[in-house]
Amino acid sequence: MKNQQLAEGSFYQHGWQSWNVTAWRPPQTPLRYPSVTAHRLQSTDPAHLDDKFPGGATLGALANPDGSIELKGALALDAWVSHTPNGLIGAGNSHWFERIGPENEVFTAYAAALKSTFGARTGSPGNVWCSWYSFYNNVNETAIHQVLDGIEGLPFDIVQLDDGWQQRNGDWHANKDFALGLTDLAHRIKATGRIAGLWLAPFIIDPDSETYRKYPDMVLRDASGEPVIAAYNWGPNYTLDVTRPDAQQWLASEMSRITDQGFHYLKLDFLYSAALPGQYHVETGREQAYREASQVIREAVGEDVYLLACGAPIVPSIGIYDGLRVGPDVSEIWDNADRTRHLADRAGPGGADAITTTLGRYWIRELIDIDPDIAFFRSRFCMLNGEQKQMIADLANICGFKANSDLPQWLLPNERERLSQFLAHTPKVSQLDRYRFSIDDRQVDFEPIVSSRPW
Ligand code: 9PG
Repeated sequence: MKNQQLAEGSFYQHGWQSWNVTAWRPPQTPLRYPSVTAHRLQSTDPAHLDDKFPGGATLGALANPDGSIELKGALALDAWVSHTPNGLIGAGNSHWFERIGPENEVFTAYAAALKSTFGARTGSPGNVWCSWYSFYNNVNETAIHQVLDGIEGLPFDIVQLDDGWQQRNGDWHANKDFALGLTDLAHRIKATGRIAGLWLAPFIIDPDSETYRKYPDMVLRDASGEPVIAAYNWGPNYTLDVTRPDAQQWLASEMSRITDQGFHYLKLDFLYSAALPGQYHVETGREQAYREASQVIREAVGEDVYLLACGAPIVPSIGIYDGLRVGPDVSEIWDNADRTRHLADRAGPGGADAITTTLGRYWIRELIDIDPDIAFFRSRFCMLNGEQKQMIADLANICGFKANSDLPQWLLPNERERLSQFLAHTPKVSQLDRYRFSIDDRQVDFEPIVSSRPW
């Protein structure tokens, strides 16, 4: 790979969890995190929000003036690499991998070293239909029945129900909009020859949940004994202290209950919450706690269930999960400028940042399936133009992970035809450069998108 477009001294900033910016930071760009609490929480590892220098989780790299890349990466958890005036500085009790050379070579060698340390699980889950971008939280069972009718004849392997089915976070039972229940829904999906998929945020606990009322001691607390706020999307929500034996037991029994209902593809979301700063029952290291909790989940569901990690710390997920969301949500907009530029929050939904961060993590694809989120084919309720939709579909092909969320009844005949082609055909992909790929007989260059993003 050539690096001639590199500015001197740029820093490869590796975001902590799925949604956090991962890209080459141009030299001299000031460090900027959101000032609004709810936006701060999801923009990086909260323990590093007040760092003086740019930094990233587990690894970092520098582009040298001669075009070579210097990579410093941990072969352990709970490590951080900062870009300081004295070069790359690692923090954490770590075993470090250090290498200087061509970009492709150093990242490939580091990936191989990570594989020896953490293992790997890869293999495509198949084509996914996901309910999020058609229904958001307003999903119900009639809507899913309608989807099952509408996708007849389209090669989807998995139908995955997203957020909106649960009573409350922590009370992982079907709400009133799913009167026939989850087992019935899984059964109907399976009757079409597809795998039933379900979203849940297994560590998140709503303060108004029955689970919190019954087991208030299971949640992570701060030094003053107050529950740690782990997400604001549903109002302030808490998280499990996953180092507690009772929390682990509860988690294992919830996970096996879900798979027993017939769901064999699970999108597990907001996973960073198991590694937030707090007073843990056992002080093992936050990422170590997350990894052990992930092992509890894997053991509870068995080896054959496909586990997709989302909002998840990256390296700590390797070897346990099958797939990993490697960028923020794409959504039906290209750039939410209010949020990305004015609030300095690039963890929010938008196609341009999803492309940028996903490509920033392309090097881990031999260790875990990389999920770039959804490709859009509809024009209804979608603000992406044709070129933008094409770029996102190209990204899905490059990643080898194809998912769609369009209500099939919204698609015009030519849109349905394009979706069908996308699902049926696996193009020949090769990487030509950091941001340039050949896809069958076309060349696609993402560089203008990546370099247009704000820092
Ligand atoms: C369900 C969604 C979808 C989606 C996930 C995750 O920062 N934020 O405001 C923010 C909002 C939603 C979000 C991520 C971040 O989406 O990535 O695919 O499952 O949860 O609630």
